[in-house]
Amino acid sequence: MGNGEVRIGLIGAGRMGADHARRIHERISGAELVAIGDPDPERAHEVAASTAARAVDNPGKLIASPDVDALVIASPGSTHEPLLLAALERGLPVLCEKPLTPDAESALKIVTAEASTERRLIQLGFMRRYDMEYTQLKRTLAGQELGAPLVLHCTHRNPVSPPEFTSDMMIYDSVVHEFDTVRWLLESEIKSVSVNAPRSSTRAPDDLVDPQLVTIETLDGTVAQVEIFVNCGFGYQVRCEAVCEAGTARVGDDSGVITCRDSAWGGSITADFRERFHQAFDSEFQQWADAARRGGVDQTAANAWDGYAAAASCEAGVRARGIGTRVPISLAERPDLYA
Ligand code: ISE
Repeated sequence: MGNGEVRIGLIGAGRMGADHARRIHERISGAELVAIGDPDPERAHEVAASTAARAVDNPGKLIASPDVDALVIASPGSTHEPLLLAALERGLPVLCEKPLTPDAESALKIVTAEASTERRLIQLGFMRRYDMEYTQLKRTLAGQELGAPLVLHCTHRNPVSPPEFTSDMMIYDSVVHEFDTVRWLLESEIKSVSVNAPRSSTRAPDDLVDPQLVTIETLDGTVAQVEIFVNCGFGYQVRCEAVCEAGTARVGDDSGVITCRDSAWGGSITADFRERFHQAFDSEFQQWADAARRGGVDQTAANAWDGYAAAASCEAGVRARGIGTRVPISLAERPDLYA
């Protein structure tokens, strides 16, 4: 480690990678961004130029670099498997953006490979676990002051979907967050997933089933209902209301400044997930960098097992939408490393 700082290599210079590069460079203490790798050299150079890092065109070379102590992976999910295996091989602490890998089978391979090292080195970027409102909601539920949770009503809205977005991506790219949030909040595995859809919004592209309603049943008997709507038009909105035996608790109401004028009152809604979860991303990166300086990852973060469980739920969700019925989930045996 140079000057006691953890030296970070970042793979992926797209929208999320560029945001993380800026974050590490400007706001994370005890960490230095030393290298940025992307198959598109121009993009890597562009992002590197705004930091003190060098651009590398080969991710394998970046992982092998002796001056890289820890790795951030922000490239598409389809590229993660070999990168994670190479990082485990080198013993590098990793912060990997979701998904761990695109499917349950490859995700389980990562779990097995990490478990065989007997060390947790992979932290998965489910940033809601660091959001102040969500962590407060988790504490409220864990404190039992409202009694047992019975139902979760979750809303996940994006203003507009990117051009390449598909109805399946609404499950595995968007609802993947709720699969993790539900498991984390309730501390229970997911038992089954089913998907219903009302008529699609006329604002959605023709081939997109938007919105969709995803029903998640957990082993402890709670049911979560998720509305995923990726062309809502008005802003980025992520909410969760827990209905418990003795009351309810709700987060995500965008309770910033409320103005009153011209016979009306109101506030603003965040434009995208970088703005809405900006505090969560910063806390996530700071806690990961602190742990990486000690050679590990944040033990309270989502881990490879959580990534595998989320991948299994996404697979079930995509199938459930296709066949129109409830799809049960059965997970492999959990290695002791994740107990
Ligand atoms: C995106 O990849 C995210 O992770 C956002 O949080 C989510 O709201 C969006 O739907 C996804 O496409």
